[in-house]
Amino acid sequence: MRGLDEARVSEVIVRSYMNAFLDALNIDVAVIGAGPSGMTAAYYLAKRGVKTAIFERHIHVGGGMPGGGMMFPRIVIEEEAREITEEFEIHIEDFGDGYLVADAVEAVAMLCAKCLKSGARIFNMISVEDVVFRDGRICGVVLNWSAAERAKIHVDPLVVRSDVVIDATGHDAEICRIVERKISASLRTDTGGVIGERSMWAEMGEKALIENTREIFPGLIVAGMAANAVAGSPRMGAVFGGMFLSGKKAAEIAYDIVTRR
Ligand code: 48F
Repeated sequence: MRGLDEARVSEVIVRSYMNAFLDALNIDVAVIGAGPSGMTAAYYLAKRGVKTAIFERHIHVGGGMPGGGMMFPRIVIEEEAREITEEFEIHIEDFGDGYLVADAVEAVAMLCAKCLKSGARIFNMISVEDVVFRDGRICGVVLNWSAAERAKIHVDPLVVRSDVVIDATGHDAEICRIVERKISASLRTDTGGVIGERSMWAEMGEKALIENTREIFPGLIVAGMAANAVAGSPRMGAVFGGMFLSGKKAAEIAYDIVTRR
């Protein structure tokens, strides 16, 4: 390199990003939210050759995971999800009686690294503010810079087309709420609407989560805490096995839809 030219630095950054963004305008699966369920889903999809991108509002990835339990950056994972932690090479400390503990920061790092290495792209600082609805199904997402959203300035959005959308937005189930608000009759017929999560009951919440992970509306799969919020099931605190299992199940459902189409 013949010295650093600042304009060239700008050029390669913009070119690299735009190439990736252009490539993501038509994808198989759009995952909304780079929390544990979203990154797990994206990993398993990309690993099977499905063109997958995650759109994440925040500058950082991991959603609620790096905070652990009340800012003790540790998470509890149940035996059922051990296999997934092995797949992600997350180190586990076994406290017996089925209580497995992982470092929350390591878990985020490993999920993110494996997700990217599998071929899924992660676009941070982008919010999904709407969906594309055509022929009775969800077939894309409407994006805007999170900074514009935060500043509340009127900037018209751009669109990414995808065969399937996975709502992995966590406790607020944002994409399902958008669908309920704008295409309400159909979502209500199927699910009774977005009920909202119930108070803490870790065991019940974890059990319900896997069943609640499903295609909630044609083209829209709900995963992670959003799935429990939709179904009115309990929250579960810093217990994360269900998030991994839910992400994996969402990937399997999405894979079936994508390969059927
Ligand atoms: O909240 P989050 O971590 O969801 P999750 O995968 O995991 C839940 C656990 O963290 C925890 C728990 C454990 O038992 O209950 O809470 O279900 O990650 C959701 C991500 O989605 C992003 C948000 O910034 C977060 O990183 N997000 C939410 N809404 C949007 C969004 C949106 N409209 N557009 C883009 N990203």
